[in-house]
Amino acid sequence: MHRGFANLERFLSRHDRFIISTHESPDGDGLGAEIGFREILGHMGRRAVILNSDPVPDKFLFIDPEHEINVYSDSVELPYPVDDCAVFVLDTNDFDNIGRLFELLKGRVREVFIVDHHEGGKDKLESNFIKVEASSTCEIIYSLFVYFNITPSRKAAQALYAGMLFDTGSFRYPKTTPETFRIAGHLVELGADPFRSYEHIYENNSLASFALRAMILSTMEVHHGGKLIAMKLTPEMLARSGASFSEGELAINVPLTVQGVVASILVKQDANGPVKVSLRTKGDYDVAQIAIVNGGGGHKNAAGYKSGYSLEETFRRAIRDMDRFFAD
Ligand SMILES: [Mn+2]
Repeated sequence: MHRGFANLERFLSRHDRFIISTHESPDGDGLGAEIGFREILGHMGRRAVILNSDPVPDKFLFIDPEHEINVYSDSVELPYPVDDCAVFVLDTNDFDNIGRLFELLKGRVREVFIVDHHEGGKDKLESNFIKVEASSTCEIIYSLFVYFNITPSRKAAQALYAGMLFDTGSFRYPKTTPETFRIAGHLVELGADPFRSYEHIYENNSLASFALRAMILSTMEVHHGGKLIAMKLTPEMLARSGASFSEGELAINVPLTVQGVVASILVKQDANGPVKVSLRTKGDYDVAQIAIVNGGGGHKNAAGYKSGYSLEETFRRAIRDMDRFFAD
């Protein structure tokens, strides 16, 4: 039995009112996990409100049919004072990765509990629920339904399925296990719709995002004999295309569809945002370690960090960091 179950039980025994949040620029996994986890707390008669720094991207709106996910703003009203709350942080092991909301909560909330599957939180393994082998945070939330003997509603089943679909890249990334498929199968039995989920998440791109992707791909640099491709996403491209930052971020996966390419870099910057680096690899190239050294985190084959350098300087450095894999 994972120690996270006992950790969670102890945490629940210490607190009564909760805020549930996830990382900034939330994705299907974080959002699905929030919906599922709130249902669990509801079954226990606990009060929990979902509050995120950033809005739900359009393609994930179907995860939240009852509009349970609140977006933080100066006018947002919580049902109870921040000082009375404990916080659940889902799908990131870093409390300050929840975005603007962090400024409101830090130093005020009673305690924080992390439910996550990313690498880089070694010091937090003891007291939270961190399972890096899990395909997704939604997979961990499913295990909590089982542990507490609660059957997910159709709504929760749909949310968890969507999170797993997204975080496994349609059930093909390396952490996809037989257990992942068993869980997905059960969620479909409970009412999750595979076709509709796929259509919402993967066939729902805007025309502007298609134009943005063309711009990003046109920046590509090929290194190490075609094994590494690096690209840029600039604020200027966002303005020119009219597409959103989160739509542009997905371009990171395109190079890996090319035969022989095993590593992809996307250096990106939102309007007025920090320069960020996304790293993707196939096989035995551990980019989580590169991200951790640079102050970030992630998984062996998918990781990222924020940079203090200019976009161009960051681009050069990110390519150089990858040299270790390709000593020719
Ligand atoms: Mn995730």
